[in-house]
Amino acid sequence: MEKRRALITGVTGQDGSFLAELLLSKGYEVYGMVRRSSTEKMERIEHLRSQLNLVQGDLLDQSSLIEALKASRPSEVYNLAAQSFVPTSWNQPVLTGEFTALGVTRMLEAIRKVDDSIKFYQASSSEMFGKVRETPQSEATPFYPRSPYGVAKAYGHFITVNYRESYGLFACSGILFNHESSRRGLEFVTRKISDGVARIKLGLAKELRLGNLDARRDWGFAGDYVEAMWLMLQQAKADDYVIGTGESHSVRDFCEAAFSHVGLDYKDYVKVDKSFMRPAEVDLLVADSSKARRVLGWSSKVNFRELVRMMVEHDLARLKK
Ligand code: NAP
Ligand code: F7E
Repeated sequence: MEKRRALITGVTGQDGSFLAELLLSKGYEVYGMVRRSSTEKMERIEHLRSQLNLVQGDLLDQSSLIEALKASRPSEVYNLAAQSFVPTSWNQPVLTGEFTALGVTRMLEAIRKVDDSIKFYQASSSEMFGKVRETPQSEATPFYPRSPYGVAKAYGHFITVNYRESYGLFACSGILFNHESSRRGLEFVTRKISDGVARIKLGLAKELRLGNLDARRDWGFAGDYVEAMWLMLQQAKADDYVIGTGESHSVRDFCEAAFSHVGLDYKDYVKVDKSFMRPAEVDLLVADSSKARRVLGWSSKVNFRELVRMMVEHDLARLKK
């Protein structure tokens, strides 16, 4: 039997690397789309390099997406590429819209032209709920995005739904709440904290400067979440799903857990720095993933304490080297 083929955009990112591992373990032939850069950013997929097929392409360039599809001939496309850092979206709102919003339409159009039987996964985000209209947030909760990133993701979500309804594409939107790992970028708050704790513990830093400690997020483990992406594309019918743990914790809770894991008190080291505050904040996110549990049989496996422990241990080991 011919191997199933998948194309992942954003394969060099946190989720791309976990998804590539998952699909390889399921016997897929995996293609990863990478954009040209003067320095390589392959750290997260270095261990998979010999098993992956890399194709060049950029969400800003329509013809490169068509060529990437022609070269990989996938049955499934996972669109994970985006400008994904919320603060940058205020500095680069137009570019964020180009990648994170219009990039989705470009890929959907490419699929329509090359092979409309390709199943499509769009990486949507809990940031679309923003100033939340209800708690917990489900597929039925209205969106109220609070950043140019959230606005762009709302566009990406609706264009995915629209192409499903207009052209009958098998297109799914996964509304994923925050998910983390030791592969998370160092600028995101969880990794900034685990890295900061490890530096302080090892005597490499004296303090950790953060913004809003009261923001609450529903944090899960990225390795669990890529399984949900795959499951969505294995269903008989394309649909949208909220994916999260159902638990929310504050940034302060994360600090408390991470510092206490190495026997320190966060209050002695964390300094609030206004420069990390956002022009508009998302105060509280917590997922209602009952549809995913019911239809996909998905649930998150790594709990909050375990996630914090994994991340801190990883950064301690990395920095000790
Ligand atoms: P990430 O680590 O920031 O990775 C983003 C990826 O997108 C990188 O591979 C990056 O490539 C690529 N990319 C950016 N602009 C591109 C362009 N113009 N053309 C092609 N590739 C481009 O993000 P992540 O945490 O893995 O998240 C994956 C996706 O899920 C993103 O769409 C994100 O917005 C969304 N999401 C994430 C979360 C979360 O908590 N992690 C939650 C909900 C939704 P380079 O290596 O070249 O920069
Ligand atoms: O911030 C607060 C900050 O940058 C979380 C992306 O993957 O998840 C991510 O977006 C919270 C915010 O993630 C600092 O104000 C305090 O309330 O880790 P973050 P995010 O903005 O929630 C969603 C679901 C995505 O889709 C995005 O792509 O932490 N916070 N102090 C801080 N945040 C940062 N980054 N740095 C601080 O010093």
